[in-house]
Amino acid sequence: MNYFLSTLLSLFLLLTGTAYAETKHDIGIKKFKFTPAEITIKQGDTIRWTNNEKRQYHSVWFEKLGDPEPDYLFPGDFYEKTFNDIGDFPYRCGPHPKMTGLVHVVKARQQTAPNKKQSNQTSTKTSYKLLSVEDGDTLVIQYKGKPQRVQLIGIDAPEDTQNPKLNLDSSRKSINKNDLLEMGGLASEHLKALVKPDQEIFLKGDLTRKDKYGRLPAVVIKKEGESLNQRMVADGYALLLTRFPLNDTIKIDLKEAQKNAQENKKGLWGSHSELMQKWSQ
Ligand SMILES: [Cu+2]
Repeated sequence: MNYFLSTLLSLFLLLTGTAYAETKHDIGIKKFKFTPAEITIKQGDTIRWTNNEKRQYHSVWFEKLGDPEPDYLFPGDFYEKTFNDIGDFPYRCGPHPKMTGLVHVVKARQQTAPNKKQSNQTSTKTSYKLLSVEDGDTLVIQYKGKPQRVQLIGIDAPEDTQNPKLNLDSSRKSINKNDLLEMGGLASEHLKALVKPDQEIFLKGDLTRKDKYGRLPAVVIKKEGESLNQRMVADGYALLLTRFPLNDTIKIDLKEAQKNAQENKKGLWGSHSELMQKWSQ
């Protein structure tokens, strides 16, 4: 299947894939506890865990599902997971095995009119004007009369400026900051080549929630139907953020795109292959 068709297909699945009324539930993480520690939700519901500690990091690890240990959630970070299967799902914090929680997932009644109750997923009807490309995974758009930063959801491009995320990436992945900056610069250049200021773009995602940096996380789609999130990964300038809560279809597509980019030495996988290996681990 060509790239275009697969993008369109993903969008179609994204729009039609949810047959259940999806509800979001919040679980807080504070004082080394998940609150509530036990929760009952319906099939198809999503839970968001937010780290409300002042300085302690934690993780949300469904170890028994065979998931790999996820990245740590630093204060203000969140993790989301959608539960499509019925059952009991225990989880724990990676660094603190005594911190545990349990999710009961019960059967959802299928809706009679699936489209009546829309989730927060936006349609792609409204277009926005691109103001600038900030870096390899961040854009600034004109949104409700103001400039708004948009984060390409589910992907991560290397930083191209000195900032706390650069320091974090550098120490966690043992990659020299200058190397990361160089890769970040190339990623930004690539995104700048893909979209130009004044171009109209569309957003897909839950536009009611901004991240802790005030950015709007979304899938950004060009007029021709191409998703920039996927394109950046497919071209080898960004990685799939595995811990990020994403529609399964998009996640599978991104995973596939990344595998392809790696195998075919696209973008940074070609120019900085060893560093990309390190960074992707
Ligand atoms: Cu913990």
